[in-house]
Amino acid sequence: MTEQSPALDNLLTESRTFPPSEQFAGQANAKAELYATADADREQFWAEQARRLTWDTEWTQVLDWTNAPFAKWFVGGKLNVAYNCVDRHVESGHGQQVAIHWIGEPGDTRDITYAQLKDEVSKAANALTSLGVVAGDVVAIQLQMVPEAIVAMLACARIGALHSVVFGGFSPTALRARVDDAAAKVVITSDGQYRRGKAAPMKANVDEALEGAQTVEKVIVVARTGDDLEGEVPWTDGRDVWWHELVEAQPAEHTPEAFDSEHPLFILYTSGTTGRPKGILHTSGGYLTQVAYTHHTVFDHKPGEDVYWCTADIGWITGHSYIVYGPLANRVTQVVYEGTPNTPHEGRHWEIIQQHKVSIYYTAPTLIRTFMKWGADIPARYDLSSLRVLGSVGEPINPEAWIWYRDTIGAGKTPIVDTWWQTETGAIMISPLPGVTATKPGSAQRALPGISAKVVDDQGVEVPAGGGGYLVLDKPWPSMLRGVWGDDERYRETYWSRFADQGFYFAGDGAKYDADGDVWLLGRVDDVMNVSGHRISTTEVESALVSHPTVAEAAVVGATDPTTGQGIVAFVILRGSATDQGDNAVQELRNHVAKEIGPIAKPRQIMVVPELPKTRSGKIMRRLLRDVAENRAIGDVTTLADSSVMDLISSGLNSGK
Ligand code: 6R9
Repeated sequence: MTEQSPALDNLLTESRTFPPSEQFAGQANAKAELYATADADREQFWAEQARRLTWDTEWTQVLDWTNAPFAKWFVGGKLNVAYNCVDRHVESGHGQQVAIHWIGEPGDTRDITYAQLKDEVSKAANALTSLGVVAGDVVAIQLQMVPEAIVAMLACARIGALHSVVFGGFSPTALRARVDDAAAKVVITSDGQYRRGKAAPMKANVDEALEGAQTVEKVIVVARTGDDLEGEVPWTDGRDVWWHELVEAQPAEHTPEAFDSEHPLFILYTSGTTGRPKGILHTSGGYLTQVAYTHHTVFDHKPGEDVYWCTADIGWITGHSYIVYGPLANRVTQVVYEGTPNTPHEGRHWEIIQQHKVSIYYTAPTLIRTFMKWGADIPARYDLSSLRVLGSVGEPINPEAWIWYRDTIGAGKTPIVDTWWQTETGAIMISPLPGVTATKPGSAQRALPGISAKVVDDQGVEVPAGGGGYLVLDKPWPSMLRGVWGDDERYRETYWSRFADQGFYFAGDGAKYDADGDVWLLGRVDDVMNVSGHRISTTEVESALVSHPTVAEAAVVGATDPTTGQGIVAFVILRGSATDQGDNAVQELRNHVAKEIGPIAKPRQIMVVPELPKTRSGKIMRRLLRDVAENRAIGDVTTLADSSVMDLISSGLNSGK
């Protein structure tokens, strides 16, 4: 690897390890022997994990990898995913257990028991059926963190329809691209959403997205903001229907049908190296097996005792796997919070933890760094003694944030699980096991029992201890993606061509082994940025920029950012005819990107430059632009077609032009 992530310097400064306490180890779900058991017979190990679930028909074969890279897990098995997440807990006598402590941003709350969840999901399943949705159809969901989002996902699963959840912050253009790509038949959304104390329209954006859309027959609208929203909710008669009118009228009885283990469960779009997002496809039996297993083992979850809170949004894979499927399959009691962490005050998360006695808390490094910025005195005002496991996901966690998390939030004693995984892997792949692993700040450490990961060089040869290279997964796993929606070639090309000879899955992340052979993740090695744990491709933002009439050319890089991990920095060449080259032009471009993709893709900084640094073959040298963006001395320019370009760029910027 020539370009090392800037995180590396930071990673090397903290060398303490934190072994589990005897008390924790004694009660832990995870046992050290699991690694050896799984290694001895992987398929047998996964078959045992699959028995966490309730199957209508048992599988006849654990893994069929004959058509690699297209896997089949638990071949011949049949199950209903929603039954596993809801009904079976009611049948086993836990109908009165709270599944979801829901907290709205304005302070309204709803506690939903498993018995109530079963009724809600059944009614929603009947509702979708009444609209003509059948197994195999796609339902797009753009909803904020309201209970209906979870109910809608489970209702789809219950009838074998695929959901495609689109993050609430995505623009109409982004929603439309996803609706079209998957040929969604129904869209579920809300009238509006609360954001920092204000009601913002949601349905109006969906309407804009769906203008002229060919496949969408019905739009179901959850009433959330009601009268708080200014103006009328735009309505198309015959197409639009209120959730409460449609769903409440349905019977609460619904018989779940058993689907094949490989029946598609959902599509979730994620950024790749090109501008077009990929629809990552996940299926039923293997996915549910691995999310349930990892939720149990990595978070040490004890049903009926723990109160769990994953702060992700259901628009991301973490929300799918660790709010909806894994936790509910394991009969969790969990907090779901609608709002932002500083509404109405910066102690909101700690207040919620204190009130609900949250014992397992799973969040992202970007938020931890934000909490650090707000100050340790804020969490200090709350009783956080219920916490016993803390988790991190989304990007490498710098040791400083790790230590702060453990000391300030975890009273210096909770195990921290730094979990590495991806939309594509479906579930956690690399993580310490609480009660087993002596943790190291900044390292995700070791592939879970049953999972195999390696760090390899350019040739695909495993690097020795101390060496760095690319992270690969060298053996199939149950929750692996089954493809890219509608594009088998892109699936092979993106993930399986880089190390085709070895048959490795290429994750797109750089990594290194330390002297003990533990894995440290070093950030993406491709053109994917990681902003607050959200994947955004440089190409996607570049395309948005050049779609603006004033922009001739654009290059985008992810620059290290103390809070968000990376920040988006764009370099643009404006067209000769663009009269305004100043602040207004830049502001307009930032807003344009927000409109094209969504506010999360808004560049932190846009620099107007006269030229872009290119190689002789015309490739933009982002490495040099990153040097500029991070205020570093500019690196080697010898491969530039015109080596004076960097001087031109720097002098232009220094003179404030
Ligand atoms: C779950 C999720 C995946 C990318 C992944 C990597 C980064 C996630 C990480 C991590 C270091 C961790 N990533 N967890 N890097 N340490 N614990 O985030 O999925 O949105 O698809 O992003 O995020 O770069 O390749 P997704």
